[in-house]
Formats: sequence, C-alpha cells, structure tokens
Amino acid sequence: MSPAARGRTRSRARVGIVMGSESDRPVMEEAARVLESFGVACEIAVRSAHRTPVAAARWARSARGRGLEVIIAGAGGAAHLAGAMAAHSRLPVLGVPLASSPLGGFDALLATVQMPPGVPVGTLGVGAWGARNAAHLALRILALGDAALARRLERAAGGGRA
Ligand code: C2R
Repeated sequence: MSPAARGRTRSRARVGIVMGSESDRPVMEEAARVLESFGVACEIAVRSAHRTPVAAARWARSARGRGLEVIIAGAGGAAHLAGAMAAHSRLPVLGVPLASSPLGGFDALLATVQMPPGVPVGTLGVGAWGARNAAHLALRILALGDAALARRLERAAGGGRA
C-alpha cells in the first residue's frame, strides 16, 4: 500500500471527494494530495448523478453520518454532480468543473456554478487548479473549528495570514 493510501485509511475521513467517472480520477487525486499534505484524511468515490443517480444520492445522504465535514465534487461536461450533492446533503459542497468534453470545461463550469438560490455549490476553477484549490478551501473550512489545523495552515503560509 502506498504512503498516500495508508494516509487515507489511518484516520477518519473528514473530506469526501466524489467524481463523476473513473476518468476524472487523475485530476481529482490532486485534491487528495493537498489534503494529505496537511494530514487531513479523505474518502474518494466515483458516483454519477447521471449514470448512477441512486448511488450518488445515497453517498451524499450518508456523508455526514460517516463523519465527513466537506464534500468536493468534480465532474465534466453536463456536470450535475456537485449540485446533486448539495441537493442531498447540507454539508458544504465545493464543485470542481473538469475539462473532459470537447467544450474544454466551460460547459462544466457553467453547470456547476449557476445553482439556484438555496442549493449552494462553492465553485472552484476548471481542472487541476480547481481540484487543488477545492482542497485548500476545504482545509480553511475545517480550520474554523480545528486550531491545530489552523496553525499548520498558518505555518505553511509563512505566518503571513491572520
Ligand atoms: P466518461 O469518461 O466515463 O465517459 O465520463 C464525468 O465527470 C466525466 O468527466 C465523461 C465525463 O462525464 C462526467 N459525468 C458527469 C456526471 N457523471 C459523469 N458530469 C454527473 O453526475 O454530473
């Protein structure tokens, strides 16, 4: 088992990373790497609001009960996944639009960002930058209630952020 995989199983997962397809995994693993570099365990799942809607809903509805505190959802094309997570869970949902279709991620960006009021998805940038920033934003959310993590983030920023 790789050190990264060991990190994922060692402690309770606080962040759930879900993606619409196995083909999204290389990009979404970037989010996992950022979380793990700060010692935050995550759960990684493939579920699709289009292809496996019942399983996707079940994953979202049970997320809080499994101890997750933030959901990161990455999907490309007609990206419904992050919105579906927000529809089924009241955890904060961070959406990562992925550039997997011929439209280069602009389709996924619009689908993820333009949620109706009351069903929020905090939408990050397209692709790997978005995946990494989703993890950084998740860390900042978790740090609101976790002084040790807040100190780790502060140290990583060279003490430059209050
Ligand atoms: P395949 O590579 O499996 O054909 O998937 C996935 O996120 C992926 O980027 C192509 C793309 O379809 C996306 N997909 C969604 C959803 N499910 C799969 N956007 C969804 O639920 O929104």
